[in-house]
Amino acid sequence: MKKDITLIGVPMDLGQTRRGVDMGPSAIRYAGVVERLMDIDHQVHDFGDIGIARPGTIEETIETNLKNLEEVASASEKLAQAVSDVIQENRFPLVLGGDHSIAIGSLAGISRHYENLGVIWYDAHGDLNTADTSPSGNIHGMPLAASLGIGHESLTGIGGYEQKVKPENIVIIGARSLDEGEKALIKERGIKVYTMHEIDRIGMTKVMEETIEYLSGKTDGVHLSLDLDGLDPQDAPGVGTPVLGGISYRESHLAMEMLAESQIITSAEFVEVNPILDERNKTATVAVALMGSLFGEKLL
Ligand code: EXY
Ligand code: MN
Ligand code: MN
Ligand code: MN
Repeated sequence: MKKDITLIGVPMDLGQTRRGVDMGPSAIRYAGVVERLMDIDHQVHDFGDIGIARPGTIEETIETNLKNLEEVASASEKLAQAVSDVIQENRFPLVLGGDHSIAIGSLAGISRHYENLGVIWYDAHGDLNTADTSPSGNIHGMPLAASLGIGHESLTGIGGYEQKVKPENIVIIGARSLDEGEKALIKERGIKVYTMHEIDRIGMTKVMEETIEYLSGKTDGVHLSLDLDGLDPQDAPGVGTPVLGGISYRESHLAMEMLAESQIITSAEFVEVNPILDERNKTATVAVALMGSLFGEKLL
């Protein structure tokens, strides 16, 4: 089905400490995202990039161990508004990161439009930390917790309301690096997780069949938050926090095709592409290929 897609770039690198991921949107555009989606007959509008304050331009007034909290919070508010406006116009928001802290803003803008938003979190990490459990103070390790309404109020209150997604509407796929506090939260809230163990054991086909079945019954929209570090670093080397033993390009491609067939995805973001750490823009190229599959590209 033809879609009206709006690309929103978010050149954010303040949710973590490795520079370069702010060039992710540029690298993804260079890898041909607009042409790729237009070739499968979608209508594509590029909104351009959200402006990100540089550290030091906002006076820090909050005492916290969270790095760049006020800059991340201010960017999240801007992104939430932009994404919400896109949905209001009946268009599909496709957000290009940027580090994963941007999901706080995406989800704040999206979930306003749904009673029961589902979220697929495709990631090596859980991104379920708070200031108390984080080993790093990096906000890109916290967006899923913040979207559940758990964590610092400057992050949970984006968009003017607390809980963007319910724990029973989340599926994490690809996890293989979870901190102790994250594991405890997953158990306490009953969040569904397919770690690499389940992917190896039952295969990506079954993982996606179960995920689609689990979410389609009870949600009225599903956001795909795809962190490129969910993939194995061999296939996606240009990420700031690579973890060995990840999902292959082929498995990811299949996962995207199955999502396309299911037609459950109503918004998406692709994050953590860092061209400075990459090999000849391979990770952005992989991201664009996966977007092609997600939006219905056919091999024959
Ligand atoms: N769990 C670690 C932390 O909170 O610092 C690493 C988080 C990396 C998050 C990446 C983007 O998914
Ligand atoms: Mn992540
Ligand atoms: Mn990650
Ligand atoms: Mn295929």
